[in-house]
Amino acid sequence: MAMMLLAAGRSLRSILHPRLAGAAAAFSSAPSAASAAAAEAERTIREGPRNDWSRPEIQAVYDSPLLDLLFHGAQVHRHVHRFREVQQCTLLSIKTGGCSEDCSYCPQSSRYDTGLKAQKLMNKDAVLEAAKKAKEAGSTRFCMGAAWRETIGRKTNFNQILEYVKEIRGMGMEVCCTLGMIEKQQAEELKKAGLTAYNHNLDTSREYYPNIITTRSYDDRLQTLQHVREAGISICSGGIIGLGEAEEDRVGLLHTLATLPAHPESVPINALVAVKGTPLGDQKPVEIWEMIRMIATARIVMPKAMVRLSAGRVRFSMPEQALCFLAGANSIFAGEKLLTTANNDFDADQAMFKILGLIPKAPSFGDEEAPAPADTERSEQAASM
Ligand code: SAM
Ligand code: DTB
Ligand code: SF4
Repeated sequence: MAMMLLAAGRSLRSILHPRLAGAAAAFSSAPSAASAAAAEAERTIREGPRNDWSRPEIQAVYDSPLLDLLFHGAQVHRHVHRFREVQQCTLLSIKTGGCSEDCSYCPQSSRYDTGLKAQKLMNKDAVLEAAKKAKEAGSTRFCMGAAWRETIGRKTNFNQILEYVKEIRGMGMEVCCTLGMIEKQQAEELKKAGLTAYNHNLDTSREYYPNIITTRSYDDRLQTLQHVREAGISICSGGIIGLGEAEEDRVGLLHTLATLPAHPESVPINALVAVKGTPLGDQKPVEIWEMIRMIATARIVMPKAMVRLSAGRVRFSMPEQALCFLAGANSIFAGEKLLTTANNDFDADQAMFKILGLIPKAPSFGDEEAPAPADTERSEQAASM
């Protein structure tokens, strides 16, 4: 067969104008080897998630030609998820600023002058009011953030937060917290209170991490993730791109996440929001192509995770965000504020969902196993697109 095609190519060239013959030659010698993105996506679809990725394997997926990577991210996404569904999460900073840590990207560190006023823990009424509003606006997950290194030694505040978790879970929403490092016992108490997920990002690769944070280690972060996992709470862990890291560091981050004993249920991909006054205040903005590469690679190597198009989304146009959803993102932060910085306009997000045919994802409480989309559902979705 190959010989016949080769012969056909040769005889075609012999009767064509030289310029067309050149084009035909280029066509017949087009690279035929499948990219790593294609090969790994097909393997993922055939064999399911794996935790034994080598770093070069993930690097090869990441380095695949961009449109091929995007296409195969989309392929895995459609195979594993209901591709029209996008989870909407609302963030609330329940304890803002004055943080002891030196995370170079963070406007909430007390070491940098960003003009942010430190505040005490928000009271119950204000938090529940914000959760109610988020629910009414269509969010199904409410995530409370505190500018703390850790929760140890904050018994009163921690008990108050347990109360908030119980109440918000009682409102029928998924609840997430990001409170810094936690101990095993605190993770268990959060679980008992009804916490769905705990967010604790690795931020970047192990090698690049000391350039960004010196006040706690990569292993400290992994330890918190282990406490969360052992307590039976979903893990939300990802990172930030645009910190000045090399592409190898982005791959390093994904490699650490994809080789955890179980993949995180959520992987937020943040593009640095460069805040004046922080050491990274003058970083150049992340380009959409970098975001797509990161999202599609995450989708292929951690197929079941919710991949969240997180901070930095405000800078991307609707068509740019559409490419991110196509590549495999299926979660966003909704609402006009992240923790302390601006997020996308609510009406603009509503319009985007309508135009792109996206539908909000219903909450899931983990007691029921999320079914993989049946073929019929996938084709129904395809038909209605
Ligand atoms: N203090 C807790 C901690 O560090 O785990 C919780 C809050 S902290 C603000 C949560 C995450 O937000 C960080 O790990 C980081 O990934 C992300 N983040 C903070 N500032 C950011 C920025 N300027 N741009 C993008 N992501 C940012
Ligand atoms: C995550 O990965 N991104 C969110 C959430 N988890 C807590 C935080 C983004 C913060 C962006 C800067 C700010 O608004 O302060
Ligand atoms: Fe503090 Fe978290 Fe900001 Fe680091 S990222 S300075 S720990 S609030």
